[in-house]
Amino acid sequence: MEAFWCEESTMGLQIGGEIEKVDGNQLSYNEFAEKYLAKNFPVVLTGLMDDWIACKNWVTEDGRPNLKFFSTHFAESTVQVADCGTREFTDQKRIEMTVAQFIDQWVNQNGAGGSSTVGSGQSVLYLKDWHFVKEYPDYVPYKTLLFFCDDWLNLYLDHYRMHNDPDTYRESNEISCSDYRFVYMGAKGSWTPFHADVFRSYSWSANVCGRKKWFFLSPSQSHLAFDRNLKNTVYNILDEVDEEKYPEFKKGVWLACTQEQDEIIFVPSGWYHQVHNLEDTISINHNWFNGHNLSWVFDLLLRDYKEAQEYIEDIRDISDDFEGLCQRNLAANTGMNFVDFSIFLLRLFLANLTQVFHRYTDSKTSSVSSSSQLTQHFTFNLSAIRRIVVKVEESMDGLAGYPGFSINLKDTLEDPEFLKLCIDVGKTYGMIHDQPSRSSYEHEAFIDEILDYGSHIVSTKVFVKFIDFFCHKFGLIVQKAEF
Ligand SMILES: O=C(O)CCC(=O)C(=O)O
Repeated sequence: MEAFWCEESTMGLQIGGEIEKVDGNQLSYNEFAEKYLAKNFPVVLTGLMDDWIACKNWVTEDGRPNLKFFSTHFAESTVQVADCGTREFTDQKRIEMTVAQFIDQWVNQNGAGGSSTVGSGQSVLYLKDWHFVKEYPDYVPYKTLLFFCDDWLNLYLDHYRMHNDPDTYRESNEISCSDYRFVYMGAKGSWTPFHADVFRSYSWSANVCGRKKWFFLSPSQSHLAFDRNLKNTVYNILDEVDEEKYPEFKKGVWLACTQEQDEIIFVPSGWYHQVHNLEDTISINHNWFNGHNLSWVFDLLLRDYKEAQEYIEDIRDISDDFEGLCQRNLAANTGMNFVDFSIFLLRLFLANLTQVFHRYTDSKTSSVSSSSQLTQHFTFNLSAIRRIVVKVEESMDGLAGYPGFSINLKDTLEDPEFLKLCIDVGKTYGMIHDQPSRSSYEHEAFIDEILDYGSHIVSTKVFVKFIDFFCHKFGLIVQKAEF
């Protein structure tokens, strides 16, 4: 069913308010972190895209998507295109095509250069999840705002894959799981069904051209949009919603937002949302997580793990490797499993610790200066990682003995990608807190320090002890409880 939204129609949704708009130039990083990241609350930031090349190259003088620019420079790219009129399971049907084909269809639909008018029953195509930055690393159409730089997901994926099991590894995944930095392009009337984001990450979405209408349901209300079994949500909130199937849907109180050109919306973790392009629109969108929303990622993984387990419960007794099968299915459905997640946490922990180690050795005192914002941020990160590793320990029986989770520290630390990750982590937090980042790393000394402690991390229990040992050593007070 086509979901064409027009300004007047909210299909009886109770709109409780609009998302606040804030001039991004009047906001410091710490204010943003405190008010929106930590409180997990949406906001629209204005005034921050003036110097983006995308805003010049991708938009015509009369403010429309510069389709010619795309077909001249990026025609060969193969992209995923959603057919907004056709539902497939919980999403729209996806078709693979080249950018040239997509633009041809868009132009044909528009007629002679005008804005799209989508007739009833006509399917609108929507180019989604285009890994533009990965594909064109030398063309830099925008700079990720400082507010969104504390991004463990993309920092990590610039150096490692999230999931490495050869059984579920597919060559075709090469680009599709390479990062979470996307371009979206769609004609007026294209839309995204009701959902919460991958890994329950945060997202930000910047309108280079066009306008979008957003509808949000807060996490405290998201159960209202689920069916009686709490398994599936409503697909299209602007359609007639079956009261039998979704008995509580009408009780929801929504936040709405009309996002204009050159505005950036911050979408917090676990907020379900539906999005409609009110005009021909191009947007840039990243998904990310960090110490503030890591627990959302863990909670989703645990929920999906339980579901994977339940699904094959009847073969538990006849399976030689039931746990292995659950973790493989979890990775196939969710994009990572608990082993991947724990390896991710360990590498991130070590990369943060490198920064602390160098500050510690530089300061030549018994403890690093805990008053500096940088050190506070690293301490915050290490605390968040510790808290989640403890949760994995409690719910996964420590992953002890699970094949794939015996991490050789020497191999991990000597991997050239690890040093690159450390450098990127140093640059990122240096930028966020306006501190110069190091130009050299005493990496050998760091490796010796770690290997003095031990050679392998064989369980999350060992991982927690390892965290405690080094935080104590470098004088960091990790917060063990909820913050
Ligand atoms: O712009 C869209 O169509 C969807 C974007 C979205 O869902 C997000 O940024 O989380």
